[in-house]
Amino acid sequence: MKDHLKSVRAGMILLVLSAAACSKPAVTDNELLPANENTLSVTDISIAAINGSFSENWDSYTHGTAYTQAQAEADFGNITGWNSSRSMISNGNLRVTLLKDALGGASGIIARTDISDGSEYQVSFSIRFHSAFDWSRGGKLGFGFLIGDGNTGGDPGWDGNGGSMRLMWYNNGSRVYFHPYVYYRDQPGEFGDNFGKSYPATGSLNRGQTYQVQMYVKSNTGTSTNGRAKLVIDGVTVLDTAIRWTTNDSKRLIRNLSFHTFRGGSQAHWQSTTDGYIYYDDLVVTKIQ
Ligand SMILES: [Ca+2]
Ligand SMILES: [Ca+2]
Repeated sequence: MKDHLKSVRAGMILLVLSAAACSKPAVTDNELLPANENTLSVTDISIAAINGSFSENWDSYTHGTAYTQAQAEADFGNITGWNSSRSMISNGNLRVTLLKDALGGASGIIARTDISDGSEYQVSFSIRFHSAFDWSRGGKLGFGFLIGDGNTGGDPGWDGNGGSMRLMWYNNGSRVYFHPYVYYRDQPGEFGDNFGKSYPATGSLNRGQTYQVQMYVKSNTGTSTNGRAKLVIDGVTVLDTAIRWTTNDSKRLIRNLSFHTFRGGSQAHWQSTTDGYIYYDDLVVTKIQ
């Protein structure tokens, strides 16, 4: 798969090089062009593919090295927001650092990958918290999907133009668990809906344990509640519900794969006084349609 992607990428670079030889580049997507076309040279060219289905297991990278923007682009395609200083390859895993005394994007990584727009997608990956991870109150983690305008961060999907499905870990004071975190047209509150679901259903998550996460998202059509949101962790169906993501058909498709790993919440009790590490592996993204 990766070899195929790299050959596609090489092909695209050749295309752009040929286009650059002409007076006007043939590429019409402005995001693919450098700000000043006159300075176009081989080193300026950054072409990132927009993929549907792809996978990554980080096994080909050197232990202890940062995972760079260029590597992320080669593996994911058109990814923005990557932060290589908070990433490291660790024994064939992608390790993300959550900085102490920080929240949101300042504490971790908020990246998104432009994927081929589709109405039905699935993603699976594994997650492991470092053996000394401080749970604090919680945060966002893992891969997820952005539908239409991709509403997140206290921007409810009530306008009917977008939604999102992500994963959180949360410490309610007596136990720590994963829950779904979903923005959609009919969400009951300003912030993401967890549908009252948690994994594990009782007891707490364990540091050092690997969890297998699978998410499935299907767009709805028109004003119908005929979309779907499904979350499965370690083979247990945590959430499986009909859903109305949007009421605007021009915003109904799944447009981006999110990778949001950070602490918060906005209040100080979401912070930690220590750096924390979360490990990811075995990412598989599948465009179903
Ligand atoms: Ca691996
Ligand atoms: Ca897209």
